[in-house]
Amino acid sequence: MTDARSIILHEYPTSPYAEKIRLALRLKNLAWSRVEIPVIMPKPDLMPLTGGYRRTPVMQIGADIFCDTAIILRELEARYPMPTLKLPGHEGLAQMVAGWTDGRWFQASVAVIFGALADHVPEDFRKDREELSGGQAFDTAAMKAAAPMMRDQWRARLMLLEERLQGGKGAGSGLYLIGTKPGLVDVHAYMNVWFMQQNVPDFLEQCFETADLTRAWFERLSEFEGQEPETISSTDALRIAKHAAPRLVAATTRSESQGFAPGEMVAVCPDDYGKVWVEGELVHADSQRVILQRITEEAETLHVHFPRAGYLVRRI
Ligand SMILES: N[C@@H](CCC(=O)N[C@@H](CS)C(=O)NCC(=O)O)C(=O)O
Repeated sequence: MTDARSIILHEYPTSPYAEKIRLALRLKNLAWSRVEIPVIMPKPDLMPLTGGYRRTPVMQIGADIFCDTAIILRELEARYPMPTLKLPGHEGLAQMVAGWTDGRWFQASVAVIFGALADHVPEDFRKDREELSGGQAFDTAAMKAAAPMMRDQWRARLMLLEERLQGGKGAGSGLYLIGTKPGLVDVHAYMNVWFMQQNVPDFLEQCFETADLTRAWFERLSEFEGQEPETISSTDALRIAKHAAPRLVAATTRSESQGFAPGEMVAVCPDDYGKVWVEGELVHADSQRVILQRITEEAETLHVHFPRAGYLVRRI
């Protein structure tokens, strides 16, 4: 039964970022519930929880809301350390790798995939993604034209995984990107490969022809079954948040270069796309996390957590 202690993932099946978290949950064999959220705006039952943050996925545990996969993974590791994905060698490096998988490599995935699907992309999806990117054209015709070059880009990045696995094999492993167990670096690297497999599998197959170790790595990761999630409604999720209290956290800000103090009103916004400022009372800030307290009609008191890297914070 889903309750205040349960992990609730607000997601949709085709989201590659959600797949990162689903993979982490499978690797850690955690029980979880899911709310299926719309692929495009509006997301009326998600907004009261996040305060306006619109991207996918969002994790909820009771009245704590986690926006962005970086903070979701950090929280999962903190609350459920066994089995750990933060294996020796993965610390810090994992988020550096995420900068690459979520940045240039993801852009290449979008270009290849939407170039291939160009003629079938619904108009409302195109408009939504233009709004998400701050008005930049979601030009599938241009993506289609650039697809051959972008496929080269995509494969060049995949082959870096092959190089890493070859290096590991030379050192006696080569099963995962670092060592013999799957960890956070693998979780980040898996995302674009999964996204391609779901959408342009022929191209992935072609890439795999010269990437045996990467193919085996991907299959190995895909074999983890984990637990089947329970699907709950968005209104149930709101009710769970309303009847829970945020986890107690010391109100602290230390060595903040902007001099923030707990209790101040601040706003937080992604620095890349989906730029919506979420406002709230600052509860906690450190180099990797910022927590805002928000009081809403629908869910009462919430703590909304964001990563620090990639999220701007300002006083209001
Ligand atoms: N940095 C974010 C990026 C998340 C992201 O861009 N997700 C895509 C879906 S895979 C998205 O939000 N698309 C728009 C939407 O779902 O409304 C994270 O790591 O969670």
